Amino acid sequence: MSSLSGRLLATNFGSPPGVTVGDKYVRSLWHITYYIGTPLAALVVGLIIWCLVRYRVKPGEEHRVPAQFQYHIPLEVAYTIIPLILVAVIFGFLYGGEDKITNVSKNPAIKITAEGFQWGWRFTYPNGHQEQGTYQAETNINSVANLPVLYMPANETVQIRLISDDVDHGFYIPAFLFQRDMIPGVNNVVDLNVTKTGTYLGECDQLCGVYHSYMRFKVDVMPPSTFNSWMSSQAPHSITNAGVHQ
Ligand SMILES: [Cu+2]
Repeated sequence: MSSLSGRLLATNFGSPPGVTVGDKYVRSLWHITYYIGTPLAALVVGLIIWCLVRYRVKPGEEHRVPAQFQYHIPLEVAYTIIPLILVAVIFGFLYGGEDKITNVSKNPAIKITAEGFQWGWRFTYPNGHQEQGTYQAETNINSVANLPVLYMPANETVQIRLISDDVDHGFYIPAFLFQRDMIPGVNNVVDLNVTKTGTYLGECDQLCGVYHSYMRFKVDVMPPSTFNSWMSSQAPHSITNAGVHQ
C-alpha cells in the first residue's frame, strides 16, 4: 500500500474525499459507524476465538457437557440494552446529519430542475433552456461522450428540484457522496454546493427498467463566471440534445 492510499484510509476509512460543502456530514456518519463497529467487531471476534480456545475439547473430555444455565437476567438485560443504545446513538448521529443534508436554502444562487425518465435525463434552467439526453440503441455503455450534461457553478448554492416522468429513479453523484430518489409525484428539492470545479459522473441508482444501466449523466462544475457566461449564451427555451450538438 502506498503511503498516500494509507493516509487516505487512515483519515477517511476508505471513503472518497468529498467535493461538496455537505458531504462532511456523510463522511462523519461513515466514520462514526467505523468508530463503533470496529471495536465491536474486535470484541465479538475476540470472544469467539477465546471460546474456541478456552472450551476446546481436550483428550479424555469428549463427553464433557459445558455448564448449562438459563434465565440469567442481568446477562439478558445487558445484551438487549447495549445493542439498543448503539442503535439509538447511531440513529441520533444519522438524524442530525440528515437534518443538515436535507436543509435547503431560501436564497440559492440558481435553481435547476433535474428530470429523470426511462431512460435519460433533462436539466431545465431558469430561462427555460434544457440540456437533455436519452438512451440510444448504439450507445456504448463505456462511452461518456454523449451523456447529457448538468452544468453548475462551483462554490455557490445550487438548488435542484428532482422529478420523475414515469417510474422511480435515483439521482446519484458518487463524487458528491450524494443520492436522492426521484419519485413520480414527489418534489424532492436539494441543495448542492460543490467546492471543486471539474467533470463528475452521475447515474440513476434505482433499477428503473431495461436500459437503467445506460442512464448516466455528466456534471460539469465550472467557476461561477464561466457558468454565468455559459448560461447567458443559452437562448431561452432552447434545447441541447446530448450527442447531437458540437
Ligand atoms: Cu432510472
